[in-house]
Amino acid sequence: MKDAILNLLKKSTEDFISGQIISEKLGVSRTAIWKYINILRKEGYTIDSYSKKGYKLISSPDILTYEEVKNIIHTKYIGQEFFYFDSIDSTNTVGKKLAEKGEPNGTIIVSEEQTMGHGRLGRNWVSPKYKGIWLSIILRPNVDPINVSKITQIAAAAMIRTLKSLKIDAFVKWPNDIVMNDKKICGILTEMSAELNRVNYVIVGMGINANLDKTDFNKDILNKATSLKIETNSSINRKIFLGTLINEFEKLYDEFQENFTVTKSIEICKKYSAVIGNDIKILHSGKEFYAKAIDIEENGELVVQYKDGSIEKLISGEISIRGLNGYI
Ligand code: BT5
Repeated sequence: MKDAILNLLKKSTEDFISGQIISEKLGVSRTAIWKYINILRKEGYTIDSYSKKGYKLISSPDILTYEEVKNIIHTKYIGQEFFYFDSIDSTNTVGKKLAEKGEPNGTIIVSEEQTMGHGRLGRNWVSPKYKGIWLSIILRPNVDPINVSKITQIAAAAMIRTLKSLKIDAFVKWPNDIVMNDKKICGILTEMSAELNRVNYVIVGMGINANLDKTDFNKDILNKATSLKIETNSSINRKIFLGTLINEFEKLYDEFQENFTVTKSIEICKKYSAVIGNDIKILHSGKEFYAKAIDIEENGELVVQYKDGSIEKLISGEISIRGLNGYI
């Protein structure tokens, strides 16, 4: 009912809408309407009310509820189920629980804050309240587990397209970072539950540092982490970013869902690669190797060439790469 009232208010932002009309349209008493209006106000909506005129929505809060992004989303299956939280441990962790309970392909989990957001290998992911976009998508691809790492490239390409739509230039640091000016603005974490040759479900988590300030990062990561707000000197509209990202993700995921290929996504990841052509340091299982990044394969593997001329194809998994003089 609360959402239905909000819908009516949103449809009539020019004029007041009377309690009588809301009551007739939704079949609720005027006392109940008053109660829901007050709940909406507590959530941050500014609503004017006068006994003779009724109600008028003045402004909406900067929150990422389905109600606030649904007008931007025009997808077939991604985001049709949408779980919103004010604060949870991690959208990936909650995503796994929901997937176990049977939530469908395309279900989205968004939280304003994560108290235990994580990256790969259990690393911490800084996720302060209302400042970033912390989301996960439940996917149920009918593929062999070997194909799942391709989904990270789909997410990276969808991020690049979303950033492009906002006229922001960013690059993909294979396999799971989006970077700007040599620092990380987004991280992707793809996790799965699978059997030998069957995937039960995949959770693709995306963390976007939209409006974080320098003070949000502790000094250990300040030299390699940044936000869109810091880099562009202006606040990002998180609702538009989230809605666009969901749309772009579905467009690119369609190809994978249909024939398990990611041609379009790889094309984008290559075009906006922060590593191809660079000398890099490969970090794997506590060891360091030096090579030159030369290409990204159709299946998402990074092709590197060692000093002795030998070529290797790296699967994302637990590998990290660094530039020779820093993070990129
Ligand atoms: C990642 O891991 O980059 C994947 C991050 C995925 C986060 C999303 S948020 C929604 C969903 N729910 C989750 O719990 N996770 C996903 P990795 O490549 O392992 O990088 C982690 C490293 O990045 C950390 O060890 C820090 O050095 C650094 N880091 C931590 N928080 C950061 C932030 N907000 N921005 C940039 N770098 C950060």
